[in-house]
Amino acid sequence: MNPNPHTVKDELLKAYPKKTARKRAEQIVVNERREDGAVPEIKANVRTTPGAITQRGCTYAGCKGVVIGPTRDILSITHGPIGCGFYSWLTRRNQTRPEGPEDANYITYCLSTDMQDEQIVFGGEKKLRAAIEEAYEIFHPKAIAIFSTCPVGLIGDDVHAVARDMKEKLGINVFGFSCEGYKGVSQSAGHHIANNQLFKHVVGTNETPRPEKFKINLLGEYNIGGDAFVLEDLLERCGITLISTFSGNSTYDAFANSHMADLNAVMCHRSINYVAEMMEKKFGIPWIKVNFTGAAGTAKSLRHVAQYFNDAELTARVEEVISEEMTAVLETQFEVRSRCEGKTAMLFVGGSRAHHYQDLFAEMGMKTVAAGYEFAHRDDYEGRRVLPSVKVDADSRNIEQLEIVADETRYRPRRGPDELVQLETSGMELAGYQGMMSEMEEGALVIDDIYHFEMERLLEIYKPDIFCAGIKEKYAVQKAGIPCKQLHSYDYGGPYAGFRGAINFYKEIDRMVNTKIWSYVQAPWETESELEEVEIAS
Ligand code: CFM
Repeated sequence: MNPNPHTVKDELLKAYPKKTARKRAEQIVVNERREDGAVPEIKANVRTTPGAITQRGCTYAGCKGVVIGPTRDILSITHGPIGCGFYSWLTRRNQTRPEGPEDANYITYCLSTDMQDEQIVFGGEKKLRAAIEEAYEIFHPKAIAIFSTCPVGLIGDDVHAVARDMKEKLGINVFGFSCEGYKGVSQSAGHHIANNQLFKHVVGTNETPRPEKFKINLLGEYNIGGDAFVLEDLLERCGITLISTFSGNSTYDAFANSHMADLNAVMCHRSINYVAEMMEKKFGIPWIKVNFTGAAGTAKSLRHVAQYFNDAELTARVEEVISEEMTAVLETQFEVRSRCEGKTAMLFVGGSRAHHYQDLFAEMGMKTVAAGYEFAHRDDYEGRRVLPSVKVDADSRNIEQLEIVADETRYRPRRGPDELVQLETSGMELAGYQGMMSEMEEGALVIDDIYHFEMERLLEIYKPDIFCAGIKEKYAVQKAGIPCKQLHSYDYGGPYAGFRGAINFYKEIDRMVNTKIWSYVQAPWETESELEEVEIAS
């Protein structure tokens, strides 16, 4: 089915009161690609209309759950009533692999101060101190992180003062996050807060020199379903040293030592671009946007890393690895295309996967008819070129913007100005991201922070062959007779990163869109012929 996207947009808007419709009109955009590469403006990173069912999470979720949570040897304590501390649990499928039996791994533990009425009335700092001491006695971790839930900010507990005291007392690194759930319009604020504190308290605190030749950090890769394991293996085979990943399969020491890298490769721009920028300013490490989702993107990203290091041996090794991997990739692509070509997909998740996963669908011959992010910003849609024109509203101003200057002794430009120009003229964009819309088809619908009602209407109107979202949407979508692939958790599947991951994804989607089960969604007694039969029989 090929509906007119402008009519669909009107259809969605007409259900809303005037004021809401006006606001949503700016967040629901029909994609166009103009000659100069510009795309239409979209409103993003603004508050959800009260009463609407959003996909979004809170600031605490973005800070504890997303950015810091995957690090196995930072002991995380949630400060707050237990009911607010859902993300104290390992709720995300971020995996980790300790190197030996002695290596610490706390990510399966769930630590909270369990605030009671007494602390809400008289303050919770005392209980927080006691919790930190107790946790220290049990685990003796290298570092402890404290995460604030909403009530902490409301009653005014100073988690940073407690962290400072405890750092001194225990002699380990202790740092706090003012990531109260209400701090921003979504989990995106939590990413920023996590980036800031990691940068202030951890990055650059371990000066162990690294002798390797090609050293990078991978930023914005969270090892969902084992993605990071695939990428670690791939980089190693290419001869590229991965100092640190922010934060899939990560450790405290690797973060502390990450300023020894010569390049930051950014996967998820939304959640971690702040660290990339701050590391460039303070230490002189350039960053590039990479995408290890999809075989073509993976090959391109590896080539860019090789190009950056400009070494014939590395380039040859990268090419060798790519050709080794591509044989199996192309075989599977060819096979699934015969069954998937022309089918349609919709992707509504987070802040980067709704973009990245379009590449995998395209490699299968499938078309993305609508997509959007839960909480990304305009630059993730329209590209970083719009950054100077992004309005800073009161909600964004609420989040600390660190002023970073070059480190007096440790700033070291990794490439000279001429080399940088040369890299850019040879087609490599430094510190750039083109966003989702420039890669989407003309006429595709782009919807920011999709509301549940809109999702249901899209399913009815387009009847896509697959809808990608999360657990909150999954069963509503499937009750509409359309398979839903969870792109947050991968359901129980994965890894989907790199070449091996691409093959897994092709097979999984092929299975999901071609299974006959969806033709049985309508109960037999609901069809007319069945009704007739029943009537005759009675
Ligand atoms: Fe980045 Fe992520 Fe995502 Fe994200 Fe997330 Fe996630 Fe996501 Mo769920 S960091 S923005 S806050 S790629 S948890 S691993 S899947 S919403 S698209």
